[in-house]
Amino acid sequence: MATATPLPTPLARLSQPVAEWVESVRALTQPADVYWCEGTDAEREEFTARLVRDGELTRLDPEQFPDCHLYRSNPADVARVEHLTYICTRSKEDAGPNNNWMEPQAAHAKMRELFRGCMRGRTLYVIPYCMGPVDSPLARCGVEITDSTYVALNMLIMTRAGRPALERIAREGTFVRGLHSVGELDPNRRFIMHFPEELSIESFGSGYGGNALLGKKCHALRIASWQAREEGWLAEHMLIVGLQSPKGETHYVAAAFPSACGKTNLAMLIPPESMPGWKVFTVGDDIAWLHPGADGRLWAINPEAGYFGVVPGTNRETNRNAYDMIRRDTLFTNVALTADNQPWWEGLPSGSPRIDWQGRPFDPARGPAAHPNSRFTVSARRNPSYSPHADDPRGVPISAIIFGGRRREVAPLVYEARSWAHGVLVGASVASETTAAAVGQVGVVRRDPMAMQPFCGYNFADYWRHWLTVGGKLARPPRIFHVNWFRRDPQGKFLWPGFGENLRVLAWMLERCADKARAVESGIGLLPQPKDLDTAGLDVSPERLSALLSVDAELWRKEVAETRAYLSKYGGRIPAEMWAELEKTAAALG
Ligand code: SAT
Ligand code: MN
Repeated sequence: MATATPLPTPLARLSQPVAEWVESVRALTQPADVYWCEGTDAEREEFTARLVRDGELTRLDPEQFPDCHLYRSNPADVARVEHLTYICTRSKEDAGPNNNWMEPQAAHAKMRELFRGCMRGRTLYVIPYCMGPVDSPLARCGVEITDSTYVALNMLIMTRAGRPALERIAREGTFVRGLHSVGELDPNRRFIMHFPEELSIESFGSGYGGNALLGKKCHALRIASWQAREEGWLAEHMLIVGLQSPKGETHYVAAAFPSACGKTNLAMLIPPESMPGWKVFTVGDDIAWLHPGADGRLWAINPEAGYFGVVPGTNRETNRNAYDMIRRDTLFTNVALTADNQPWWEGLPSGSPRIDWQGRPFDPARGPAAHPNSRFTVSARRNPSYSPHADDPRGVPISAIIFGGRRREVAPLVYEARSWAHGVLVGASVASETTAAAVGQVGVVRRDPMAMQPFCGYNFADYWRHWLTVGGKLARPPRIFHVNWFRRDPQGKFLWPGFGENLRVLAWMLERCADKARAVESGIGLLPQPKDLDTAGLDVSPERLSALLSVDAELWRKEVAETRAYLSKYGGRIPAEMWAELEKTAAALG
């Protein structure tokens, strides 16, 4: 006798703690209805269709950009708002001088008033998600509640969302609670609050990426960095890339750069023609969770399932993989349009903008056609260089960690730290010119330790101590390097071609990891000499190469003084090993 397939348990009944939390939020926010996300393709299509119907999404030219859409945000809501982002811990010192702090009860009270009745007439979406492969012990789960269909759609692309995540939550019982409402998008009623002690996030008043897609910076960095310290791992603002040499050996490196400094480009790098036989595999382009393994190595997963990348500058020359990837199934935010309804942005060699990112006829007098922080949201599986190990529940073993910033001067093209402890100091000393990824002035140098200044969910001094502790657990720690692709000559011209040519620097690092390449001691660490880099077929004069690899002792003495002053802000919490490494560098510079 045939038996009917049992209907799946309704999502609302899978996990009691999630259901209770959703009910309490429903009572507070008063939505017209509640929708639980299954995470299917059909659901994603339905959300897209709904946004098109409501006039929030514009369908792009279906011939050239099939299944691609344009979303225009509120013009006052185009970037992260670091000045409105808070870490709410019981003790202010736990948040540290690197964070805005608010007392948790006061923050909850403030947010409760903003959330009260804020979803009237809207749908409340419940999005269970897993950061990392759902079957990975290194992954962690969360649930985002939002009243924005655009945010829900982005979350479905950026995370492993839906039923399997909720089933895992039901088994494990713990999850990060993320409550989000766009509110009235009023910059004066906008807060992004984090409660690491409660594993919860409350975000109000913005629909933009890092403010609103709570799985990303809020969970996978700020909350996860706290969770990682308690559990003995690291949550970092790093890409993860696999590099296969012509001999067929693959090594994985993790690299931390501030927002909009080329992480996506490096993660998807195309080897130059003059380096035949190299292959590149992307594991992640923005966030890495790094766990010490039983074998004494550091193992990494990318918690995300999609890319939320900067659009301007993307073209066939700079990042062919990304350029090809975003030609279908892509959600564009704040780009311009051509007369034939194709997306357009600064850096494209052809086409011209007719409508700017705000939907107005393009007028160059009003600034760029695409917003400098315009973004693409796309599934990582669309990436031609997607690594099969991106879904490996064990993650990938990391051979090298790279820190970098955007510096016109001071930092050479590459140098290697003397040891793990020195590497922690090198990471802690990173400074970089600000970009359009956050609201505020662009191009000013600021300290951005480990590229985590906007993302570390606790006191940096405690974070560096944790880095030292994790290093102590590794029998085979990755080597640590610092790079600067952005050094310029006195006329302001970039000295290094960057993009695919960066593989030459990565190849030297891998040789260092295999104890095969040479390096010379300098005050700041170990440097290659020009002849140690493979420059075959590269159009960079020997003088330029020496300039790229030079260390100006005078400038570096100033840099050390600035680092000392910066670290002093953290007072007695700074680990003694870091001061010792700084003094070693100071002494070597004379
Ligand atoms: O914060 S976002 O995720 O929106 C982009 C970034 O700053 O890296
Ligand atoms: Mn980022």
